[in-house]
Amino acid sequence: AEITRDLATAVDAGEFTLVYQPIVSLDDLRMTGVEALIRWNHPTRGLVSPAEFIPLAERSGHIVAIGAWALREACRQVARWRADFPGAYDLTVGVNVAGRQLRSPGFVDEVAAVLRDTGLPPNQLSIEVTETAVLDDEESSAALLGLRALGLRLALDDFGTAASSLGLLLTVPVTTLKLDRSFVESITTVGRQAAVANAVSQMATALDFSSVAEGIETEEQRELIRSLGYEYGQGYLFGRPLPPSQVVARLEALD
Ligand code: G
Ligand code: G
Ligand code: MN
Ligand code: NA
Repeated sequence: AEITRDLATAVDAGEFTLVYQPIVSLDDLRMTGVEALIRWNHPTRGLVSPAEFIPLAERSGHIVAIGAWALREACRQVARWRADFPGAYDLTVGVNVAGRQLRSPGFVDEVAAVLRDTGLPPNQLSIEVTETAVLDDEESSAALLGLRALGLRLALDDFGTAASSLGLLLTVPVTTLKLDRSFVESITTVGRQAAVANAVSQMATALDFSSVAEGIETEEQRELIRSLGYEYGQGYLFGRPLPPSQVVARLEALD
């Protein structure tokens, strides 16, 4: 439709921006990373949510160019923050990558070029893929292995929601599990959410993966999630997705 057509020119027209949501260590609440999230300022529709346009971009193939822009911009920004703020020396940045983008020819080379051009150390970039984006095909496997060979982190996003099998954890070279926020939303000590969150955390520990819990909004959720062994947290309690100017205030407070 019309909106899909508009995606074709949006990168060059400068209509996309990135916001950054803090990721904190649950031990000391220090901000150790950010997740880059794209926003589209459409010339007539105004702000269009990624939940709306990312699926269209995937279907039409525009995601390859849009995702390449987001990756480069996020790495450029975090490399800059790293240079400008002593406390941001080891800040990591999570960048969401769609399945179609992951499988597109030259993706790993593009990531390598971005790291080279921006000077961001590879272990400070975390590529976030969902379970459904990682198909059991040669293109996906080759790309994921290529990314890990570059020294990046690889996070399974929205973990626990897709109809995928745990076998993925044996075949995909993951470094990080991001527990989907649906498990955190209504978590109580006695509920099923806590049981699943606990099992995921145990699995992450046993497999030597980092663990991040998403969607933490209250102190109670933070306490409970921390008691289950999660290392990192993300959610409105620690910060909303913020424009760069507001991230700077947080970076200044780091030491
Ligand atoms: O920021 P928000 O909660 O509105 O994001 C909605 C969805 O869009 C999330 O699932 C998020 O992962 C996805 N998303 C945000 N930015 C990007 C991006 O740069 N690339 C891809 N592929 N997905 C993104
Ligand atoms: O799918 P992904 O994990 O990339 O999506 C991140 C999305 O989750 C962003 O759109 C962000 O706005 C949203 N989000 C982040 N923290 C919270 C939270 O604490 N509560 C809710 N409801 N949404 C959140
Ligand atoms: Mn994500
Ligand atoms: Na998620």
